[in-house]
Amino acid sequence: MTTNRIVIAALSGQSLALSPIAAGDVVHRYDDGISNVTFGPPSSFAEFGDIDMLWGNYFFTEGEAELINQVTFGLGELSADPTVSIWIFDDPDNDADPTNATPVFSTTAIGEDLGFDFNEVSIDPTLVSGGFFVAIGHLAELTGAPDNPDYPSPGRFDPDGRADRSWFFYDSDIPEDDLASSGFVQRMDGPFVPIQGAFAIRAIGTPVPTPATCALVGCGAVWCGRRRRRI
Ligand SMILES: [Ca+2]
Ligand SMILES: [Ca+2]
Repeated sequence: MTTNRIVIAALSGQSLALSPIAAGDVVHRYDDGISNVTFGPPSSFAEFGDIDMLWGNYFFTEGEAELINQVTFGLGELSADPTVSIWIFDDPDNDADPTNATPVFSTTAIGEDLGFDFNEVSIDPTLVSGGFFVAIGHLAELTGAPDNPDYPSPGRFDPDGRADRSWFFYDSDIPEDDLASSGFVQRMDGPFVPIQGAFAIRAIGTPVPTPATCALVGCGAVWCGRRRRRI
């Protein structure tokens, strides 16, 4: 599914002009376009104050590697500051568990709850291989009176999507360099998840050879040129 709405104003030099999906590009997704459930931290977390959230989907590249060039995502209710962060992690052991994955790209943008429509961000082509994790971060600011604490529910997901590829994290400050050390980590089919599902987060990538393949077939210059753009 595509949308012609451009609703993200990126804050760090990312292009507002979205490229159409090119022939051969891969659209990674688990949602079916109807992501009608949102969630945020439980009010029982109020004693910790504002809570950083990070939620995302774990995908596998088609072939050895891909250059990810666009991320799209649905959102629910946001905090007074609607800034979201967009993260791509590459997982070194490709085991469908992102807690040891390495951040390889991040940027920030202004997010919006568009219902079933998607916020869209074009990014610098970012190389990933095998398993990778695409995540959205947001500060859930505590609202409501002290005796009636509440948080916004920025995470949007599809209860019909597979739940074993979606993960979320809570902490006072998400440790992106070491997700395993987050204060709270759950897969969306975990015991603390009342409604399972798949996050409305998609990634679009272009399959490319890996450096190992390039060493054999002589495309290393192409790969190295692309790689430099993500650093
Ligand atoms: Ca990987
Ligand atoms: Ca892993």
